[in-house]
Amino acid sequence: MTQETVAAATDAVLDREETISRDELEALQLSRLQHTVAYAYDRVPLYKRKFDEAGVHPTDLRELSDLGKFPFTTKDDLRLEYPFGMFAVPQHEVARIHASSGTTGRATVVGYTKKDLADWAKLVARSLRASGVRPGMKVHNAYGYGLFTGGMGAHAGAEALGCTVIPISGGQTERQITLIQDFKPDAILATPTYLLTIADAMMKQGIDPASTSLKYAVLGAEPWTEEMRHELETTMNIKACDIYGLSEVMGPGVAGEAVETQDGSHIWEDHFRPEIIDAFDPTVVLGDGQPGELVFTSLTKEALPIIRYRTKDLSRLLPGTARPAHRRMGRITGRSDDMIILRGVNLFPSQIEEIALRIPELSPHFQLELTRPEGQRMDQLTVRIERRDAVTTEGSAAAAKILQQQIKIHVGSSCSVDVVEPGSLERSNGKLRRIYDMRPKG
Ligand code: DLL
Repeated sequence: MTQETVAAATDAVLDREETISRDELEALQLSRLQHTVAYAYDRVPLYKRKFDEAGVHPTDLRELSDLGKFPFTTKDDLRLEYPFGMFAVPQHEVARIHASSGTTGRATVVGYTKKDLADWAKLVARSLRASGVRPGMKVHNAYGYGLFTGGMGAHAGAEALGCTVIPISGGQTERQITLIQDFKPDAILATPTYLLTIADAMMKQGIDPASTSLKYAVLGAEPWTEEMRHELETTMNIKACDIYGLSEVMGPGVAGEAVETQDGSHIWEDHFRPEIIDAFDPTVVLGDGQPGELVFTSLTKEALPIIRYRTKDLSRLLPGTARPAHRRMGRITGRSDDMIILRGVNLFPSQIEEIALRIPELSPHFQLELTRPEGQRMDQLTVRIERRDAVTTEGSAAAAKILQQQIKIHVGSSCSVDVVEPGSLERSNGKLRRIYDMRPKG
């Protein structure tokens, strides 16, 4: 897309950085990157130690490709430096703290200066605007508020854009439905599976989810597929776009999708430099288009500069379209630590979502259970999935067989499929847990 068609495709006034040329953007990235590595080295002992051990110095960063010489940062580094060891500013300059839930180990703690909060709000506003949200619209924010970055991050962004924010947070689904009907919001911000929960609960109450005032949904915080987009768009009569981010790098708004193209989120490269590496051999930096693990370096952050953070998210970098200078990320197929290895075959929950949603008898509500039956060395995968409402017992049995065959063909794994009653599986309140690993530990 040329800059003229960008302007024609959107009635919004864009940030200057959204419309600059790739050359101009890369020049900006280089100067910001040089500043960031020097700033991190001078202010955060962990970075000084790691750079010294790797034999690199901030002055070695002369061009963008030199970034590959610098060491990675991982979640373990943040855990080791718990709680504030990675902060680059004195505590009184930290305006806000967020943290991960810590369900899989020590929580990771992140901090923001006033300027970081302003930049974050600006990038969330930019992402929401790209996804169709406009100043003056009413925005129902169903991301969880609290230490999770979703609620407050989305809130500040919607406010910065000039919207009227309804800070409902996640959960209390009945109340969400009442407020959607009474306040008549234009847009909803939620995880895709929580929006599904809301739509499902509306249908149970006899409300047609397509009849609400909602026109836009900006969905993220967990992997979702094109099939799920289709499901949500058709049942709710909305345009659904992706928003991506992670707390260690900022929170929501690291990347956002344009409603006019709906072809993956544009990474806001004036604030983050992305790379793709081979998840199994991180010394290999891959070229654009190649699938691998996303790595981010912050370019403007003050409280928590982050150098080459390994996200574990599997994706690829694609050329910019609606925002030509900013590369897009392909849909996240999964996280490397969410990958199920079943008898040598790699499998992600999103692959099951993709296949199941193409079978009309099956709903998007499913769980994956991994077991190792006693005395056996082989793992067993059971896909437990709800049938759609009007489907008969025979219809369910036939659909189970098709799903099993399709998984075998497209993924290469044998599994059993259990089609269950509508409403019998746990519903999402935010990030949905898909995998239930019941295998003996150790
Ligand atoms: O989930 C930030 C966020 C909030 C993003 C609201 C979008 C909307 P964390 O809790 O740190 O932060 O989890 C980050 O969630 O590494 C991905 O694995 C996953 N994730 C986030 N957005 C997407 C997305 C927030 N659009 C982790 N598609 C990331 C797929 C996503 N996965």
